[in-house]
Amino acid sequence: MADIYRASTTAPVNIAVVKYWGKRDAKLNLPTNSSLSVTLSQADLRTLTTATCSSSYTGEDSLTLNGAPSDISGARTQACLRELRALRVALEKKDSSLPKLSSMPLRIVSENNFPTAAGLASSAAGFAALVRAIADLYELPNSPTELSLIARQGSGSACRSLFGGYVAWQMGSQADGLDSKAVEVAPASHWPEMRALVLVASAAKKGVSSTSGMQQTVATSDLFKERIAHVVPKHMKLMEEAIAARDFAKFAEVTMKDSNSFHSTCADTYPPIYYMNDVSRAAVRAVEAINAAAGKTIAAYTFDAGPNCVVYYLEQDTAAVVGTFYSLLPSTEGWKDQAKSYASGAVQ
Ligand code: 2P0
Repeated sequence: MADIYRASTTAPVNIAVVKYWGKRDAKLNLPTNSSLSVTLSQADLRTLTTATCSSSYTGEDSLTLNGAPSDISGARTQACLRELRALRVALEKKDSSLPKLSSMPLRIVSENNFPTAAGLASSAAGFAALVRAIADLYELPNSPTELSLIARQGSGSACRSLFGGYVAWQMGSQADGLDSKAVEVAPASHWPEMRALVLVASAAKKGVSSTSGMQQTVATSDLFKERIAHVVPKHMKLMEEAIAARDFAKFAEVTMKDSNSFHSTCADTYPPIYYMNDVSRAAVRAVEAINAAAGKTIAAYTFDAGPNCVVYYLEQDTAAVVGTFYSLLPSTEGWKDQAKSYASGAVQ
């Protein structure tokens, strides 16, 4: 009987506090600006991926996603598979005693432990887990930062899910993208009190995909030019300082301002893109009311390419933030049942 080689891994969801929005090279997924995210705990939210290969397998590489066959013929997935195989080929050339895994078809099985209805983007955790699982299967010696160069080509935000805790995606400047990579800013243990409350305004699939939305913004928004030239570099610096000093008020202000800046460039896109809705705006007002009642900033909202709200806060403020949020939100909006709190997390 032929051998079956196997590796399993998990990768976490990340939520950006300085947003990635815009590509300078769509083929290599090179961004117009750096970004920074907080990884959520894998106990709550993660993609689990198992990669196997065998000389007994026939046919093409395949992917089963949440129990259903998934198309992997797209250029992004193919780029990830091609680069990982090339690294394995190099190992096999160096050591001829290694099994020739690179010439065997891959079977990849992947599942999320969070419902699609959580309204969270799954591509980041998905591509990060895919790359890690195959790298483990191929016993590649590459570091998470090196693997982030590959995951980035699957989905930009995926490069940040190779690490736990606080993670920066450095935009880089090279045309080949070899310096556009993720690095750890701080491990989750540096600021373990961080919590994220996820408020689901709508679980529906978004109207404008991130990939096409950001290209429209790059092509048409004048405000976007200001964002990438001045706003994001300033936010990256302030955010790294806030994390290093565990200064929540500063972390919160930059998080909210960067979300506002990102959504303003969306509104400045022609034709305009609106991801936030009335329910999202009610959440902004609720966070403002919570901070006003506390007399200091204890909660920070942020919105991605959709109407759902993520509120960052510290564990000691759970009652004031989560409790008040429930009492402020109109019960008719349907938020209460879907609000859930997650810890920031580490990658094992
Ligand atoms: C982010 N977003 O930094 C930002 C904030 C959405 C808003 O990364 O085209 O799915 O696959 O590189 O990574 C969503 O963009 O886009 C995203 P692609 P991706 O998290």
